[in-house]
Amino acid sequence: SGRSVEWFEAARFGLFVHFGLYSLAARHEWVRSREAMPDADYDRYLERFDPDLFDAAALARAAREAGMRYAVLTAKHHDGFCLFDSELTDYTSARVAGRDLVAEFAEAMRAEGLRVGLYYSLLDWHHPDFTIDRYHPLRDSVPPEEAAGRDMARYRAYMHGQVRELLTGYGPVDLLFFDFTYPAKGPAEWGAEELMAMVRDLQPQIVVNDRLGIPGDYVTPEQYQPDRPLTRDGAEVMWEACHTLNGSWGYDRDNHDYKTPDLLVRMLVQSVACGGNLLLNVGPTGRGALDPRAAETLRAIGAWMSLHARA
Ligand code: FUL
Repeated sequence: SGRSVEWFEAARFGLFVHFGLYSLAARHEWVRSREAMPDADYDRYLERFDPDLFDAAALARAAREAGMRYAVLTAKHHDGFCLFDSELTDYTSARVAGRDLVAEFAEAMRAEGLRVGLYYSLLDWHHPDFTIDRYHPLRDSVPPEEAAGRDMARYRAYMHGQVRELLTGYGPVDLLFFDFTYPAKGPAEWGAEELMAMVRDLQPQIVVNDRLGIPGDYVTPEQYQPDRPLTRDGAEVMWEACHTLNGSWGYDRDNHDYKTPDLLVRMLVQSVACGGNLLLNVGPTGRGALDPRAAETLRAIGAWMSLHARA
C-alpha cells in the first residue's frame, strides 16, 4: 500500500481541537447527552453559532510554537454538527455561519508545515436514523414506536458519504480519527470494513485510528498515560495517548482544574520514551477563540521544547 506511517511515528506531538455547538454551552462536549436535551434546547446554540474568533492560522501557529507536528479537528462530533460544507445535511458551520472550518483548518495547518488530521464521530445525535440508545439525548423524549422506525442502514450511507466528502474535498488528509465503537454497536453497524476500504482507496497514505472496532494503524489510549510500549500479539504497535487540559474536551468555562505545563511535558517525554505520541487537546470558546489558559499552557510547553527538543 502507499501508506506512510513514518511521519506519524516521528511526529510525537499533536494538537487535538474539539469545537462545535457544545462549545457555546461551555460545559463539556457531551452536554447534550448528559442533560438529555431535546432539539429546541440544543437549537439555541445553533441559532447563536458565529465562530467570529476562530482563527485557524493562529491555532496552527500556537501548535507549531508548542513543538507540535500535526493537528486533528472535530469535523463532526457526537452532536452531529459538521464543521464542513456537506451536501448531505444543512447542519453545518458552512450553512449556518458561512464558514467551512475544515477547509480553513486544513489550509492553515499546511501553511505552518503541520500534518492535517480530522476527527469524525460515528455517533450522531442529530441524524433521524441514528439509534436512540442510552447515550442519545432523546432517550427520554422520543416514544418507542417512533424510535423503532429508525434505520441504521440509512445512517450508514450518510456517514460513509460524509467521510467521502472529507476525503475528496480537502486535499491530502494525513490522519483520520474515528470515534467510537461501543458494545451496543459492533463494527458491522458502522459498515466498518467497507468504510475502511473506501478510506484506503480514496487516500492510500492516510493513517487511521482503531476506533471503528477493526484494527487500524494505531491505538488510542484516552486520558491515561501508558508507561511502557504497547503491544498487540506480542508486537509493538503505534499508539497515541490523547489527553485533555482539564478533563473536558469541549470548552468547559468554569473548570479550572488544568494540568500544569510541567506535568504535560512529563507526559510527552514518557510517551516518546515508550514509543508513542501525545495528542493534546484544546477546546476553543463558543466564538472559537483559544482560551487564555490553554494558550498559556501551549506557550509554556513551547518554551521547554525550544530548549530541549531537536528538529
Ligand atoms: C471520546 C468522546 O466521547 C469524547 O467526547 C472525546 O471526543 C474523546 C477524544 O473521545 O470517546
